[in-house]
Amino acid sequence: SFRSLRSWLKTLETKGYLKKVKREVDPVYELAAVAKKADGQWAVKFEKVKGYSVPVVAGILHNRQLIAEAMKINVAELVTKFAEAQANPLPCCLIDREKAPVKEVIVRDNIDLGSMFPIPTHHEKDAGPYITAALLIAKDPCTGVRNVSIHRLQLLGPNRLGILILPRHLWHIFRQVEEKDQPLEIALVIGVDPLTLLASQAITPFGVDELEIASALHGEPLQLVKCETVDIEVPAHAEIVLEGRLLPGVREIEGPFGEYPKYYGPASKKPVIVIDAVTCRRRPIYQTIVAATREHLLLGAIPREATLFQMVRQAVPTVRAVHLTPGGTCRYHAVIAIDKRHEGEAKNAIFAAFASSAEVKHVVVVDKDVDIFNPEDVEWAIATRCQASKDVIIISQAHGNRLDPSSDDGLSDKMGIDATVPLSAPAERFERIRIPGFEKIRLEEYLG
Ligand code: FMN
Repeated sequence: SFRSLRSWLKTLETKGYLKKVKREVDPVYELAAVAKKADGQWAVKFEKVKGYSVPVVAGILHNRQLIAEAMKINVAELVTKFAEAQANPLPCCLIDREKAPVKEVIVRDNIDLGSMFPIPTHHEKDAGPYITAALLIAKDPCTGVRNVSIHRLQLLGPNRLGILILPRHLWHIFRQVEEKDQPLEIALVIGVDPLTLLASQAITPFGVDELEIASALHGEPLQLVKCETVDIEVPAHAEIVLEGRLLPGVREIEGPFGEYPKYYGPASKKPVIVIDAVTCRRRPIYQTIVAATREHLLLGAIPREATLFQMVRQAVPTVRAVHLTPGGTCRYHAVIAIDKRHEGEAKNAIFAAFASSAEVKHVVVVDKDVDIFNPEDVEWAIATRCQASKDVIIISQAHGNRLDPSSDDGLSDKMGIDATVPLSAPAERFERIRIPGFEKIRLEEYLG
């Protein structure tokens, strides 16, 4: 299995999914521009970043096929396999410091992140360089259970980072120690294997360690190693680890930052991290995730689809598949295919989808013959199987997502569209036209 970012990069290279950029690139805009152009097609390794000797990779999980290959399954199984791993976490194991590649270099003094690592600036109005692909590991102070999440981190000073923490698990953990006026020990892990990266995005009940989900995805215990200055364990085969503290009672201006819905998240006062130690490989590879690329969207989509699928299945047992579409930023638009057995089930699927996540805003339910990964097929179902006065439901002013600029600071309308064929309709009225033998035709045998 792919234990490290490096072994995954080798696999990508062998399969022709990795392009190497030998030409010098500027970490300000140029690197992100190239990565964005390659998005969805290739992972890119920038070997020469202006002013640095450390290379940068971007786009290591840029499509569903790649994610499925990392999990060694076929693409149709992605969502159920992820849900299975999430439901059956596997403990990690601890290895000695001497055996951990991420301990090859240890720096404890004069830490200057901006000169050590080529931290890029992505979008035009970003407040500066941002670390975007670091797994933040912290422990619940009551139970000692680890929590893992990714956060945008603005470089505010040589060893100082501003962080956006939305009100989820990390926020809860931080507030518990901040109320006692204590710092929260954290580790930021950059450059892990693709399955650990994906596991960091699992939507779990509070108290589940995402690294154990990573172990479950790997089918074997993930190897961890103890940090130097904080009581936290980190993936031993990572490229870079930054050890530090989230400071209590400190807020500094962070932002703006170009975000996944393709708008800027505004500047405001945010918590601050101070870094006390850096450990890394001798020749580390730095990883960046450019906001709103397929990679960014899919990392969020797969775990959300797993939760969505489970919720819908409770309401409609014959659900076939779910999709959070890229046009809907892989968060706001859900398309659900069901094998409808009872009239009205499409609406129950819509309720379940809204309940699965506050981010879900528009839901389309289609029959099992519609390819939910093909936007044209979904639109065709809406065009020909939906009558708005009875098939559309609108709920006003529910909890939505703050990063959706059309919401009223997170207060958002929801819409569900039932684009399924009525069970009572005569079958021939909705029979798709088809040409016998079409599937078997190989055009090259007919066209010279
Ligand atoms: N969540 C945040 O709260 N703030 C962020 O700045 C942030 N940036 C992200 C950047 C990337 C590239 C990705 C993939 C996700 C980001 N997320 C961010 C989402 C969280 O990492 C994710 O929701 C995670 O599951 C939250 O975990 P938790 O509930 O255990 O805290």
